[in-house]
Amino acid sequence: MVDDSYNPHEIEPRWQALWADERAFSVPNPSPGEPEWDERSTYVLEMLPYPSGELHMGHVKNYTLGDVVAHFRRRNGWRVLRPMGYDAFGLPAENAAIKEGGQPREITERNIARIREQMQRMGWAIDWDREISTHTPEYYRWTQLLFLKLLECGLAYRKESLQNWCPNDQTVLANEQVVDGCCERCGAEVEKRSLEQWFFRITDYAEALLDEMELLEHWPERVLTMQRNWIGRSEGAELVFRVEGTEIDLPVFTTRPDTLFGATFFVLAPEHPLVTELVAGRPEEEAVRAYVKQAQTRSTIEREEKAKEGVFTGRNVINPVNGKRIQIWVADYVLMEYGTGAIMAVPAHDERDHAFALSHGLPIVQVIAPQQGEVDVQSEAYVSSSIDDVLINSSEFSRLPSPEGKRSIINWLSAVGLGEKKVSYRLRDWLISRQRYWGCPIPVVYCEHCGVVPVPEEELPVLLPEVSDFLPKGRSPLATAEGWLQAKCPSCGGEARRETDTLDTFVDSSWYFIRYCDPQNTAEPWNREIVDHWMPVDQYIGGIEHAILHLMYARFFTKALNDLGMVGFREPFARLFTQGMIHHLGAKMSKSKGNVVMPNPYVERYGADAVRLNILFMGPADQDAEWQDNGIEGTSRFLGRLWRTVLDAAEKPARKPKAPTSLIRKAHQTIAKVTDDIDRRFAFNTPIAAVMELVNEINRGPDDPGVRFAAETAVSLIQPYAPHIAEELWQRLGHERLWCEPWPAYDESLLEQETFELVVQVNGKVRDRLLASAEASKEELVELARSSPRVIALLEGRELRKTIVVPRKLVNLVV
Ligand code: ANZ
Ligand code: ZN
Repeated sequence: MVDDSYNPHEIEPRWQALWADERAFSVPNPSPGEPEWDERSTYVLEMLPYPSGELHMGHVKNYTLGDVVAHFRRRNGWRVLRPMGYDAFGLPAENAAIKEGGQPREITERNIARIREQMQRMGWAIDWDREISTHTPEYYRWTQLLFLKLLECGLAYRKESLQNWCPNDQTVLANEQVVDGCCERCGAEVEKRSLEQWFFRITDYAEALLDEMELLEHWPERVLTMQRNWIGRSEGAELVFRVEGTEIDLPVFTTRPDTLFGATFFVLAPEHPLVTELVAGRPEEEAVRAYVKQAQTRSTIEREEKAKEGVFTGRNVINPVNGKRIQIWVADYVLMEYGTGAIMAVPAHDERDHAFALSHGLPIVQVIAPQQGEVDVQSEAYVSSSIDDVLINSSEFSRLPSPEGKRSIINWLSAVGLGEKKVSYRLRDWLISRQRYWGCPIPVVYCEHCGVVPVPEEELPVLLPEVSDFLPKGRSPLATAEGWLQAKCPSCGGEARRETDTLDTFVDSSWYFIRYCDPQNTAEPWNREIVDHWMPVDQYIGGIEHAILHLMYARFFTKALNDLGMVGFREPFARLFTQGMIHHLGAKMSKSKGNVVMPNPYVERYGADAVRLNILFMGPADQDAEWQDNGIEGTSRFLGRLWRTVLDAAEKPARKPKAPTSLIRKAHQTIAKVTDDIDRRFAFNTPIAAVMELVNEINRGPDDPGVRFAAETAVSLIQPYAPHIAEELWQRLGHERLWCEPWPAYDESLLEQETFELVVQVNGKVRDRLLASAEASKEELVELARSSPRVIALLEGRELRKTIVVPRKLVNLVV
């Protein structure tokens, strides 16, 4: 007797080889006018990996999710673009080269080769003809071209400014890469240095980045909120205070113009350009200079901790609204990067101003009062600003409600030409230059006569030279590439030096999704018609850790490219899904904790299908989950059970019974459930449970005449998750190429009795529609409604007050 037990190690490589031979998942670009051009097409994308080592279980989750969506859509009649590539530049490869020797390029390419092998071994349905890597000249040539386009229209510029400097990595960091005052990568405390750097003018797009969030209907609310906070829009006023006895006007930004009468002192950031001038030749000069110097060497953390420190300049400004003189101080709780770098301090109504006033004996004057009750602003700031508050001690503005006070004071300021309404953003311009080797060279030269001159497009790419010393010494290692450094000025033909800084790797990943659409184009970065055909990405999948940086930058790039007429859309990712993280041993996986779980040992033991199935069976995909070895034991056993069940059923006659049997009904219900879960609810664990249930049902009734149909259904539905075993069993059932088969359809009439669409409301507003069993009790319906991710999000932190259930129709949750 032949051994016919389930053996993934025999099945999986066989199918993988076949898919590779047939380029089963390659989707060539149709030309406009060809029939394929008009077919339904969709773009499914997962964030590309960073090849710093091998793939771990977090990647496995990400790419398996994408795989299920891609298979599902393809079998539902879509042409599916599903590419893959590598975000290959960046510090880890360079640091590895410093530590272990060798070139970052070799290290990176070795890692890529391993990752590609892992991906193939997982059986992911990738269009390998579109593979790209950001470190290849074929790719970065176009990154350089895009940089030049942004330079040409003024969106890229160079400027000297105070920068975040990581003393350990010896490079500048974007604001976004500083977390709690420390370097996001290495954790070293970040310092400030004045340096000349390249920027992208993302602040020009602050308003658009906010407003066009309206186009992002299918993004998680959490991500939108994070982006909104990062952009940080504040409405208020800008007004000027004149320095007493001079013609110098100092503008301030305030969100509380209604508190203008309560401004009892004035504060400049230590880096404010007028500080030196104001104290020149005065008795306070020495103390102020010493303070400024000290403030500069302090990290952001220290500055925030010591918020109460500061020095008096000996000068005063005049409050424009009442002519009162108030002292000018220098204190580092005022940041040069926000607003105007100067504030009017209102200690009665701002906490930090209050603390500062107390420690320096400055006056506190209340100008806002609650409609009822008393507050004591001498002991604590009263920071509220509601419609119920009124202005006091504010001359003719007294007794106005606070919002009206704001408007009236702004109007008065505008009338006398001393201020106006103003919107401020927290968002800073994006710092894109890095003094490191392993990145895309910035394509400009410096000429003594002509200044900064862009390298002509025909001369791209400016190739990254090979150097031998990557050790950071405060300037880019590219400065050591002697021969490469010398260039001819494209403008006057004289001697010029190349730019030695490289681009932040986030620039590389801000447009890769466009290049995938037309990856082999050697004449231009992409053909717009083709890109507009595929883009925007219909479903983007990735980690929540990219909620701010990558997604913000990619959105900015897309808008800029749209304004340049290079693409026909405003947003790159129509729908976003952020997956939860895989934890192990109770903690988030990290190299330093030594708890990273790699797929390889599990694939070797249980096969890729079991690993794929298990990673999605662990719980709702948007939630964090703990990797457990006994979980995969379980899923692997299920695959064995599926194998035997289907082989047994394959012995049964293929003829379908005339009347629907209970197994046939169950099969149709399972199709309906799995389809609805994947398609609309984006739930990936529950379909697995549904197929498991179907398999159990088959085993309970092996003599039901519908057994063969039920078995085929189980195989067909599990295919996106476990494609190898599914193909093998499909063949044993006498068919071929399940991956090209249409997704099974269900017969409504077989569900009618059994299921209905449950409308789920929260406070009377429809929030979800779920497939529910007609037999479900009221309690079960409420349970079901409360399990909807949308409802969970809405109920979070709120108390459920009442539930209304209309049988076979709706559940309304009142909070
Ligand atoms: C007077 C005032 C009175 C303020 C009051 C607040 C409360 P958001 O909301 O974050 O935009 N501010 C302005 N520029 C600053 C800077 N460069 N560094 C530190 N603080 C700065 O904050 C705006 C408020 O933060 C502004 O409104 C200003 O203080 C302060 F009862 O002006 B306010
Ligand atoms: Zn020149």
